[in-house]
Amino acid sequence: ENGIVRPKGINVSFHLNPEIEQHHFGHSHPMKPWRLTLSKGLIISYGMHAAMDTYVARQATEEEMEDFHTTDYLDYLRTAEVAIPDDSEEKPHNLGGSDCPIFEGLFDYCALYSGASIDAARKLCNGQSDIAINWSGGLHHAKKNEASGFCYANDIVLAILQLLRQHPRVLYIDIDVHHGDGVEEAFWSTDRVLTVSLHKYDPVCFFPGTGDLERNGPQSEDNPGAHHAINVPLNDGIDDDQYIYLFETVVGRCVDKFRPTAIVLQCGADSLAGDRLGRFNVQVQGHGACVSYCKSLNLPLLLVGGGGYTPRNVARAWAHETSIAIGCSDTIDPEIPLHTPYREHFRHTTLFPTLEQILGEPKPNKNSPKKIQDIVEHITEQLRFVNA
Ligand code: TV1
Ligand code: CA
Ligand code: ZN
Repeated sequence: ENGIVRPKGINVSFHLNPEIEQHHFGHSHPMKPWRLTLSKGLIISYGMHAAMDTYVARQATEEEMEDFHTTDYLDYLRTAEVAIPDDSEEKPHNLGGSDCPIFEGLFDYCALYSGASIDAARKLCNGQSDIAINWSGGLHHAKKNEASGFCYANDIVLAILQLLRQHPRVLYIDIDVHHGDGVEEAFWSTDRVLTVSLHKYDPVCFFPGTGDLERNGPQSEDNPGAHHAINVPLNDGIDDDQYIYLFETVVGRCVDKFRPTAIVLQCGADSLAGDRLGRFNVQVQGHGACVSYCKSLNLPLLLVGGGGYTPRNVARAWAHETSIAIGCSDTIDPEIPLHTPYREHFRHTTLFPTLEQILGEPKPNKNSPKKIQDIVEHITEQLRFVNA
């Protein structure tokens, strides 16, 4: 009736919890859990929920979170009092500054989005799902003992640790505009996880400042993780053509050499044009092409969210990517349904606004063809050291 058919053969599970959306980082903070409400509203108005198994996430237990995080940090996270952000003094575990404020229900928020990613990973392990989705996860900066860049618990690391119980090799790919430093660091010393991040790179003025092309894991004789970190540092204004070419070329070569048995794709939507914190000219189509490519590899696939600071575009991207997962992206109407909740927030009523509609005037593209070729060459060279 609306183009949604439940596909035979491929199972998609959708992990969410409306409680997550009730948390607030503070009035002017760019991270708005409300973007999840907008995304889910759009996904449901298309009827896509009918083609997935939906699970309301439970809280991860402290024991599960201790798979990665220290007890000391988790205790502090649980008991930290709500405070007015103040960047001037030393903060235990980097909590309570402006990036990572302490807010009402902080621990529950962390345990819920972590629980959703852990459960999603378990669905892939036991074969109940082929693709599992948690748009509230993807919080890639969190470290084992501290918060960083709007991220408190690293649900991606927790999910990959679940996958590693069954899977010999996991490929992690990160298309958030920021470097996936927390995940990279967590698996720095193992050859069972290959991490790939595409990001805006500027060590001086773009967070977190790491992720240069040469950063490929500690290169010592006795470290199996050497060469198992791949970084794709980019400049402002990259467009769909360049981004898709890089993604498919780099990820294709990683898959050929590393032969992953499962894939985790962090779909941070701040790499989209017009993002409040981002710098790229990637469109909903280009962002979605990364999901299509991963799906085409026919491996268990975990899709998580991440950044995304212009909520209407986050919702467009994650709804489109949900449709790719379930296989109805070619049949749904690109015109946003009339009954979509908060439809007035979309301004343009298409899933695929043009760059001109998003930005007025596109950002100049600072990525030369030579830069793109140099990246591909360096990474191809790095991958000579990676074997399944
Ligand atoms: C409160 C109110 C906090 C307004 C933070 C942008 C704000 C930012 C705010 C902001 C902001 C950052 C830094 C500087 C490190 C700091 C979810 C020395 C208008 C995955 C995290 C970016 C991205 C952190 C997270 C960054 C993710 N940028 N307004 N803060 N200090 N922090 O630069 O990868 O998307 O910007
Ligand atoms: Ca990234
Ligand atoms: Zn980001």
